[in-house]
Amino acid sequence: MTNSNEPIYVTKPVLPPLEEFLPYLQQIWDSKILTNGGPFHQQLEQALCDYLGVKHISLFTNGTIGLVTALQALRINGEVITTPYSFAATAHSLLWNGIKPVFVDIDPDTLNLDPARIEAAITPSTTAILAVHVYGHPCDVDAIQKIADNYNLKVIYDAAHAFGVQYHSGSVLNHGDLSVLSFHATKVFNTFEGGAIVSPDAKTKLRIDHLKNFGFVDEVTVVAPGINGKMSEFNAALGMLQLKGIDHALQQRKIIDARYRQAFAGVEGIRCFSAVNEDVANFAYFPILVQPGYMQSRDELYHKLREHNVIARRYFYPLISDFPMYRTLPSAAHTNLPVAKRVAEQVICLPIYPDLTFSLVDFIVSLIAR
Ligand code: T4K
Repeated sequence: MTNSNEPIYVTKPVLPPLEEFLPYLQQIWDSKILTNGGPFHQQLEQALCDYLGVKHISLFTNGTIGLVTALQALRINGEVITTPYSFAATAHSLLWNGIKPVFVDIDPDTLNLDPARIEAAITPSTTAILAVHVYGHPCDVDAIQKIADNYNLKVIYDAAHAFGVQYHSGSVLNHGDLSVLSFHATKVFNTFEGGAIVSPDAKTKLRIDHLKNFGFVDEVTVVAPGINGKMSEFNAALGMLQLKGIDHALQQRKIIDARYRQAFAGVEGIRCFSAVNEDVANFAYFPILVQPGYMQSRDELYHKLREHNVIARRYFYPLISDFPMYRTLPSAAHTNLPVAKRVAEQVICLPIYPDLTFSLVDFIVSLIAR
């Protein structure tokens, strides 16, 4: 067993052949329309609605501004129930809106917000639930919606990982009041930087479109203190081209996921997570938990992988609730979040991307499954 010659990162962005992008760039150069809802922006919104099976999409400059804007669009304030087990952007979007995050523990099987623990965290100040489909695995959307209906709460899904994921024979993005996608370089579908909000109705989309354009309705009317969240024509044009390769990319991910899963089947102390339904998952990440019974600690394995040029990542360690701006909140106490704490100390996300070769997968497996 030797080192890989090149670092093997947790992900590698899919890019189309450059020459296929040049005609798109030529159109932008010819039209001189670079941003502010140009033709590629409009095309990509429609193409994504069709591909994802959703009604209304507003493109954004990135997923984080999408989250901040989604909270504004629904006029969320006070306290919001959320998960500590996510990327920083999830809770940061609350702070950017002056909202207090209330952390609730995760389900040990899905690693998503545990619906059974939500009710106990609701107070008269609670206005919404901000849940995350972590690694693209759907939340228990029915249970969350039931609680939201009972307590008159809004539900926003951080669907940064959930591009193309289906649930209950439709897009998972159709659940809750709004869903927010990320098209960052590291995501299943990338536009370099980018994101989107999925809305259920045209009125909400219109409000979101105003909010991402400084609040402008027309040249002289500003209805809200909006932000600049617009996706540029460059990113939107790239998105149109990326969509052509997405089915192939998802298929490749599925094959790699299966190879890892099979290889780890008998390895004591290594836990994998299965998609709820393989046909409608996106295999965005390949998390393993390094549990008691494994021959090394999680961090020993993580460093060993690095020594062999395998740059796996500990998503999501540390927990958001352990960051300095959150850790003094009562809900950030470790006694309140035992499952999330344990999982954050056990998780490693292994490299997975469409052109990861079987020989590299087998090399990574050989480092872990020995
Ligand atoms: N909500 C959730 C649940 C999220 O996971 C995220 C983002 C968001 C919201 C916010 O969405 P955006 O505002 O980003 O649209 C990365 C990403 O930067 C971040 O988008 C992502 N989640 C998070 C899970 O991962 P880092 O700090 O780990 O990225 P970085 O630069 O270390 O990249 C990881 C590896 O990917 C590198 O080792 C190599 C490879 N890579 C990365 C980039 C940027 C490339 O090969 N090319 C690249 O251009 O956060």
